[in-house]
Amino acid sequence: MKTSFKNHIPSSEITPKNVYTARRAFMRSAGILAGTLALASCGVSEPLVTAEEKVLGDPGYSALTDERGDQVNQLSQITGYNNFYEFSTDKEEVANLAKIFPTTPWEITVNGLVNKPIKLSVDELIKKYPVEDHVYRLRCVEGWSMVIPWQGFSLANLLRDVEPTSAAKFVRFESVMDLGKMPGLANPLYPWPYQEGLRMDEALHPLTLLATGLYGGELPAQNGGGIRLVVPWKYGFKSIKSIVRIELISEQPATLWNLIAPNEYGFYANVNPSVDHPRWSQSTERKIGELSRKPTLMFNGYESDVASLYQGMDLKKYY
Ligand SMILES: Nc1nc2c(c(=O)[nH]1)N[C@H]1C(S)=C(S)[C@@H](COP(=O)(O)O)O[C@H]1N2
Ligand SMILES: [Mo]
Repeated sequence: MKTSFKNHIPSSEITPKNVYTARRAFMRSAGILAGTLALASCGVSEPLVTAEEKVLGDPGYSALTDERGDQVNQLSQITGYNNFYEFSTDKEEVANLAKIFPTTPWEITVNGLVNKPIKLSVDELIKKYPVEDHVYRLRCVEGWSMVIPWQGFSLANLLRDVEPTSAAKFVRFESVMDLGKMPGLANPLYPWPYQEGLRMDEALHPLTLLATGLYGGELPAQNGGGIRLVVPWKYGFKSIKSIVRIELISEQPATLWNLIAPNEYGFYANVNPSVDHPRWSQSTERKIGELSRKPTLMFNGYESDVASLYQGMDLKKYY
């Protein structure tokens, strides 16, 4: 199997995933401060802990780079500049509003055209599917990007276990609607819930991740905790946050952004520098933290991994 997408993370620089998984489980059961002390004694870099004693991340991750050589963004950038309209349309306000949003325990239902529908907690998922590190570039359709070190597992693992029937052609994802804790849901301009979709082969691609953490810590609410999708070759809006339901279906599903503006946000939403947004160019992007813009790459730099999925398709028509 191809492993280039794992981004050559030097294992000396970060917490090995088995230690990470053990740490997470241990912190859940024994309390985070005790976990921190125990880990300090076995040589793992000490996690950053907030006032609420949530594990924010492992500073060792900040040295990582993506395949393009871009260093991962700072944790404060990744957790402080967010699109999450259920909270707010103001990217710098989301983190603050999300502080009271509970991400644990978190349950997810997988059903529809499958032989074995399931309902599982994120803790159960992490035990079932070993968590891996993936450094991915995230390219927002608005023209900015970040490089983010995720922890998660390939969605394909979960999909295979529910045994999709031969009628299943698409996967539909739905975000949580917590009216009491997500003030943005009161905004009537958006057809809630946030929903997204992938074609089956896209969903089964090994690059397609269900993320359960970032920077070696828990997945913050503002980044889509308890669990979110990450599809690195597509514009960021496909990477739906705080998922409560995954449904296998036969027809291409509606998506929130496509319902709002079908001419601006297509179902495929593959990053493509030669297909402009109707209101702006997509040929360049600004990495958060940098001043100058750089070229946007076809399929966000993952062309060799995913171009074959779209062979023979007119990417200007299926944008
Ligand atoms: N449920 C939900 N998921 C969402 C969004 C949202 O508003 N609601 N915004 C999307 C957009 S436009 C982007 S760019 C990414 C941002 O992810 P990040 O905040 O973790 O960088 O989340 C995507 N997933
Ligand atoms: Mo976005």
